[in-house]
Amino acid sequence: MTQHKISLTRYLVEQQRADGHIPGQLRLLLEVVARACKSISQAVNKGDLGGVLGTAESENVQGEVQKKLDIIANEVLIEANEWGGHLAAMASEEMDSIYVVPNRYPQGEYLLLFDPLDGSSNIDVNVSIGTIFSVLKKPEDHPGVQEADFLQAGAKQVAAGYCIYGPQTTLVLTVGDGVAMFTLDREQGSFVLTKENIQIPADTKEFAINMSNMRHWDAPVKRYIDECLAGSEGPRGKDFNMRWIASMVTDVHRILMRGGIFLYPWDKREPGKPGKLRLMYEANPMSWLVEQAGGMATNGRERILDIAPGKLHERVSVMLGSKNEVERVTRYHDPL
Ligand code: P6P
Repeated sequence: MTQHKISLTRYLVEQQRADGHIPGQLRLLLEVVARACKSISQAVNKGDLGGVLGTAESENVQGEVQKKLDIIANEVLIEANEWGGHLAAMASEEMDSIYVVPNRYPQGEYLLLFDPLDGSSNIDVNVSIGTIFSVLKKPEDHPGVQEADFLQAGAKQVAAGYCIYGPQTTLVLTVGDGVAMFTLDREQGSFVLTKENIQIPADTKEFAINMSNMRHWDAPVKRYIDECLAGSEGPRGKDFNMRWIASMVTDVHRILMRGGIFLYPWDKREPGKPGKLRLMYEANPMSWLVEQAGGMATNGRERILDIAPGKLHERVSVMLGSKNEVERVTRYHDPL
């Protein structure tokens, strides 16, 4: 019998039927985000042919020069999501403040946060990039919506995922019942379920970190990486491999597929900042996916999903992936 292709829509409907924790509005939201990711994938795939490579003449709130595709991806997500009636507001790495759904559209009960195109330094050299998204519920204790409504710990997410634009375009998603992966079938134009209940092996021999920052790391991270580099002759008694693609989506996807540990730790280049990566729309969604797949995610001292955000574009130190490795590097941070 031919294997029936299960579309994203069918998966979400059947999840809703099975355990009822995907309300209709959330299902609609996720389908709209998936459609937006399809449009971004098409723009990314055009590259030079679409005149979308290179930098725009602007900087984002992070002070980073924006790529044309950063802005295109941001606009695609805003335009796709603002009219549906499922959202109250959106927040993006590319926008200083929140985007409240205009009055001409009905307001919904969800808040959508995203990094529209993560890893954009890879765009112009044809290396995989992706969109990361996180969904929260708007607090119901007051009318309207404000930035403070977004400042919820990652444990409050109701959905999280990413879409990676690589050799395949794949959407990876959790709504709190495990992690599923959908591959874009370009002939049908739909995302088809290709993996579910993804599990990260608890052990690994592969670490991902930007080694050029070694001289800036805190002692616990330096100890952990030194031990990995010492290999079978060192205290770990096994050799390690290293990967660093400089696109969080692709490094995390590899870890979900075969295990590993990803680290972007605090370092002394900017001592006043807790880290480089953003908590709300990079670390939180990725940490929930990793935990839902049996992995672990900390900032070296506490569970990332427990961190109470103080501001929308807050940064955080990130160590996530295979549980036993994250436990080890976190233990090295314990006070002596
Ligand atoms: P570096 C991309 O800009 C990003 O936010 C993550 O996707 C990636 O893991 C990291 O920064 C790469 O940083 O300092 O190695 O270029």
